[in-house]
Amino acid sequence: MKIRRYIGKDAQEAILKVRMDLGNDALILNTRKVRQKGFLKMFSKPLVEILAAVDEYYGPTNKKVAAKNEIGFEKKNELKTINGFGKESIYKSKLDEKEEKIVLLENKINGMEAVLNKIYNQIQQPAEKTETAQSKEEEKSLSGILQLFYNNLVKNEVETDIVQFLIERVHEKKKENAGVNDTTSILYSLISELLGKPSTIKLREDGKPTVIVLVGPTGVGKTTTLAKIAAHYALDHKKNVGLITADTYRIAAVEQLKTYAEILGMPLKVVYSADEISEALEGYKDKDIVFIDTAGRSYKNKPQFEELKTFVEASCADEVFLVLSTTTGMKNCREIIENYSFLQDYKLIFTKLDESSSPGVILNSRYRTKKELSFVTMGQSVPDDIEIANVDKIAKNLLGAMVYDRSS
Ligand SMILES: Nc1nc2c(ncn2[C@@H]2O[C@H](COP(=O)(O)OP(=O)(O)OP(=O)(O)O)[C@@H](O)[C@H]2O)c(=O)[nH]1
Ligand SMILES: [Mg+2]
Repeated sequence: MKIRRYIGKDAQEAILKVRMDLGNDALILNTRKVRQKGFLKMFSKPLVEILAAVDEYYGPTNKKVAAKNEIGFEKKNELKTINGFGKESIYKSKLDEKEEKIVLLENKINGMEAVLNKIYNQIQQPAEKTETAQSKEEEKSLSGILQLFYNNLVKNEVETDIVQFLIERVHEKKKENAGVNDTTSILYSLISELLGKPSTIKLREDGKPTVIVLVGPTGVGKTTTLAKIAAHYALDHKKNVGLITADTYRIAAVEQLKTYAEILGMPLKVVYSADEISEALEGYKDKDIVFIDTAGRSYKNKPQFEELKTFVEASCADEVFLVLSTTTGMKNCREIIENYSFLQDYKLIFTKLDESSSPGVILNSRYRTKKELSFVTMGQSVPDDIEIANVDKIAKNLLGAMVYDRSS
């Protein structure tokens, strides 16, 4: 990863500069207001400075080269000359060195500012002083760019023990005098590794229908997501799809799936108890895939989980998907995961990325459960607002300071 600084008269101008230079994939690491130098300028409006990173071989100026490389026409070690970097490599590395030093100095200043703020807060609230003592100690031992990433990960709701785990691994992996770019690359790779390779639906090959069950807390988007996936398999893969709903708790729930079933031209069966599932499945013997929707379970209502467990067992599902919303807070999400630990094996679906500003819940859940990521959804539109989890995008969002609307 390459890290660069951009200055604009406001955030919009600075972001525009980042995008023009590094492209839309640029990762915003930090933004801050900076005073202009010089006596008279001290009184003028502060400028906005953005620290941004991008993968070494990407950006608008070298997109063509990257594309060629993907289909194997160019070798990676030829890239620098093609981009014109080769000619200026000596000046560039000196510039990079200077930039790294500036970044380190700035982060030291930021670190000092944070320590001063903490001292100030301690004076203000003496009673709260012991609770976060350990994490303060941990933070103090961090420096430069790692401090910045620590802050960004915590801001993005990654749980502190996971952040700590990542930072320790970076310390183990990085060489003693590793620069900012190396450190960023190591952390980025570690997060990508933790997120793992997503896996979707493995279709049966014995001619029997593949049975899929979606479970999860109330209102996270199970039914909508089920409709999106079912539509995808029916329309794009020409699969013969059948739907079952076991959600008979809400009158509107059956109607909701019925509407989707009618639009998509798929049959829907309603089951009222676990005993009825095998009969419903028997009627779908000719299908390639059967999707089963379940009622949302409040993670606080433990007795309901027994019933859900019986349903899942009776379905003999080939794949179970636990649907979680990225708008769920860190603590609630941990409780939800604990409550669903009765499931032997499952994959994770994350919804409502469009509404969330803290994607940490994805990393937390993946880290705690060790279950594979599958789909993510980012809107209410059926069937469009769904994709296979893009680990690269998630890792960048986790490391970045979420300072602008990603959809802009
Ligand atoms: N913004 C946004 N809204 C979504 C997304 N997915 C689903 N929704 C909305 O979330 C609300 C609940 O969706 P449902 O699919 O009914 O959720 P559910 O988990 O089936 O709910 P219950 O069956 O009541 O537990 C609806 O208004 C959906 O349109 C998403 O990715 N982004
Ligand atoms: Mg539902």
